[in-house]
Amino acid sequence: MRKHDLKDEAVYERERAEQRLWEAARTGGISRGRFLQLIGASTGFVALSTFPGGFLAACANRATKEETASEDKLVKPTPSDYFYDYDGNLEMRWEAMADQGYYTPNWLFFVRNHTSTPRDIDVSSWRLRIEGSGVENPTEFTYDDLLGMEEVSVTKAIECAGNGRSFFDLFQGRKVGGTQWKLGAIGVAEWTGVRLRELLERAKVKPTAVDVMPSGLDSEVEDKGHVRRPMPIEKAMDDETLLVYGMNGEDLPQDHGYPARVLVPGWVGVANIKWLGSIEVSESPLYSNWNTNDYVMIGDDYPNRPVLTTQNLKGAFELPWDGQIETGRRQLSGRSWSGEAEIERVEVSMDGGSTWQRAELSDRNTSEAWVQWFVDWDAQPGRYGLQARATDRAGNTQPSSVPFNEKGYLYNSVVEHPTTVA
Ligand SMILES: Nc1nc2c(c(=O)[nH]1)N[C@H]1C(S)=C(S)[C@@H](COP(=O)(O)O)O[C@H]1N2
Ligand SMILES: [Mo]
Repeated sequence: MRKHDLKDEAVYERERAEQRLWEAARTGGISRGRFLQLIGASTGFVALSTFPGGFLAACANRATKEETASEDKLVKPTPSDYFYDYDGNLEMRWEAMADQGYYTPNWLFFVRNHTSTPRDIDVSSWRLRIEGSGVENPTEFTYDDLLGMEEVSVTKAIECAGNGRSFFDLFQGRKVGGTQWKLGAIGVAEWTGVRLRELLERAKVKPTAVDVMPSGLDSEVEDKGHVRRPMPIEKAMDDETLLVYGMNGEDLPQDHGYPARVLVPGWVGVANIKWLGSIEVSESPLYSNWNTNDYVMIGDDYPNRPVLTTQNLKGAFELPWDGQIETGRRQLSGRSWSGEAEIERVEVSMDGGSTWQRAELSDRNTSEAWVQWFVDWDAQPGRYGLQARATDRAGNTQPSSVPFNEKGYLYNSVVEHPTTVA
């Protein structure tokens, strides 16, 4: 994952692309410093050829506006054509995925920061410590140590547990606090790194170890400490639980956890700790704010306050929220996903649930990631609440309502996507 090698033709092409863009930006009156900031060049090399023209134009427009609070919390550009910005938590607009392939590009991937993106991590002095009562041989790894180990890549989603939270209010009339996401707090990437199991084995994990808790280097949250959350040893030792340093073929971007994060497939977003500093392995159960106070289900239907683990089944149309489309025959697209299994089928209704038609699923259908689907529609003028209902291969089907929980997690009901045809 080494960059800046001009002998590499792909790198050369990207350098040239950056120069062309810089010319365009300069003509548009943007300073060099601001330009580099917009393209996220502070981590080093950025594959500019992967940015669509519209995105860069949207960035340029934003550069002339007032600086917003989100710029203190994160590094990457947040043009409003592509994101909803909730005070530095960035939600992807679903219509932007319609032009994409299977993966969410790094520039479009949602960002959820409990704190803010650290900008001062120096990879040459960075260390990952594995420690605690559950290992015989506490061990420190350098970045180069990680790069020297067997490289593994997996295709998986990361989705915030609160994705869909705003719909508790909109569709069920009970507002909850927290980021008012619609459905864009999810993305799918190819993640590259090493198996967490391999690191634990090098630290001589004991057979008596029960919990593993990665901890972030972002600033401490008042009274709660560093963002951290335990998982059971079984999940930590799974083949696909990784420590990742690469995302879609690039170094992990700053906002997504540079230099390294954990990837815990299928689990709630918060399990995927960014800006990793240490991992505690313990012979007794571990607790933090993020598995006791937050990320537990609280409400009348949850007397035992279950701790969140896997993400559930959801889906979204690749359309603007409450947007307008032209009358006539067209194909609509969307994606559905589950933290448990591949998608078995998706049914779509344009008439408020009276009739349902099967959507056609794309070939690429990965468990703990998503599948894209298509449906033909002869759109006639009017106002619609478009519905898509998925069933996964674990036998789950999206319900028509969700039991309430106070923190607004796991809203997986079939959504009525408001759309006007004119
Ligand atoms: N260190 C650290 N890790 C973190 C967080 C954080 O604030 N700090 N946020 C978590 C939450 S709640 C989510 S949903 C995901 C979001 O990952 P992304 O920002 O790369 O999309 O990161 C998780 N890992
Ligand atoms: Mo999250």
